[in-house]
Amino acid sequence: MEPSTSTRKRFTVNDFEIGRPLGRGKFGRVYLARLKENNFIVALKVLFKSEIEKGGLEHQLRREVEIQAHLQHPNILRLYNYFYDDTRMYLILEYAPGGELYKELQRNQQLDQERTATIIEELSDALSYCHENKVIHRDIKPENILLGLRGEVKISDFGWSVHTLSLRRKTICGTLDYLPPEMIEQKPYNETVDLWCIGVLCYELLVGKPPFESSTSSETYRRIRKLLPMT
Ligand code: N15
Repeated sequence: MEPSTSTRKRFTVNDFEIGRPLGRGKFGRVYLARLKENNFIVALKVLFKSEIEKGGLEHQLRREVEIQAHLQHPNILRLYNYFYDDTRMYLILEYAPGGELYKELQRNQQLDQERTATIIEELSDALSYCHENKVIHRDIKPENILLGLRGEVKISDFGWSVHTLSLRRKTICGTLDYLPPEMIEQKPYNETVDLWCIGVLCYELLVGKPPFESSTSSETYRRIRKLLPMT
């Protein structure tokens, strides 16, 4: 989708042919879709306004949209545009033909050194670009990485990302495996939290499980704080 398309008239859902579901992200479903006028393939994410409002997520969503719409990098999933109707919000996202990295990891248990090195290089490149633009991702993990046609990295989820100028404390939910010590201990942190996550991901890709994985979250927590991987 070229600049002309993203600056032209507003889209409606009738501009698209909707195909198979690709997945269910946070607050919405994602479908394969094709823009009728030029057959351009995209991932169309549909969010219900009622759910966004119920969760009080309007601000977070607006921030995510603003962040992602401004980032343009070959290893960051593009947000091309968005539109609304009465009940829903639609995000026109880049389609990643290679699917999800965590599926590749599940299929193969672990990845070889060459594949891992390529992924880590692309990810590092994308994160340097984010940091230059004062964005910290904060949530790098296999579930948030999609793959392009040639298996290249497409970082897809900026749900936790922040502009460094507006750093706020947040409650921690989901897996602890990728959280750096300073975030677990709710200390101040900076863009180097993403470097920690690159290290954790590198380990998980090569070994097949993250370095601090434990049967309980309090044990994971303890091992991260004491820097005790692989016991
Ligand atoms: C608030 C907004 C700016 C956030 C924008 N980012 C997201 O919404 C994050 N997100 C990305 N949520 C869902 C997706 C998503 C995009 C999920 C799946 C895909 C996607 N693009 N392409 C896919 C995709 N390609 C696949 C190929 C094979 C199997 C599954 C696939 N999923």
